[in-house]
Amino acid sequence: MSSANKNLSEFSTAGLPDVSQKRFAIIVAEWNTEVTEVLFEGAYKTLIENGVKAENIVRANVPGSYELSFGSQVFAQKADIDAVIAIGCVIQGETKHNDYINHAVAQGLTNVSLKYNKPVIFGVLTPNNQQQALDRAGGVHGNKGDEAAITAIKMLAF
Ligand code: DLZ
Repeated sequence: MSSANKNLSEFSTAGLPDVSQKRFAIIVAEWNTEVTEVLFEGAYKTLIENGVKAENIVRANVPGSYELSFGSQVFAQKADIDAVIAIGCVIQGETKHNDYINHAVAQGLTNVSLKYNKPVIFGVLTPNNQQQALDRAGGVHGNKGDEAAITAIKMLAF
């Protein structure tokens, strides 16, 4: 079994709820697009494969991961959106910039989720380098965008 398959097998997709009438927003950060576009495609494809209608998926871009919280809030507050998937990739640099962004986004997305009582999924990679990011965006560790979509679907069972 390949690493990618092993990874998927550890992430149960059994007993997912019916999401044929659910509406999703996917918010995508424009930094590191070679990674975030693959994560988006994985999330989108996984939603479709699990019964979500294409017309029930909306996408919006934000400049960077720091803006994911605000972008997610704009959609989470809409009555016709059931769940939000926030996608980004913050690669460690020479400064602590990534730490500040990662913590702010994690807290921000949590706040939005609790404020609007809707799933807001943390589809943000926080790798030490680009290779680690690529490994998780269709590489040896699978596509974390797929997992973000499955997580959103699972949370709609609550
Ligand atoms: C400034 C910055 C840096 C250094 N690195 C990243 C990154 O790796 N990934 C990412 O999504 N965004 C990065 N940004 C941009 C910030 O998220 C944000 O867009 C700016 O600080 C403006 O608020």
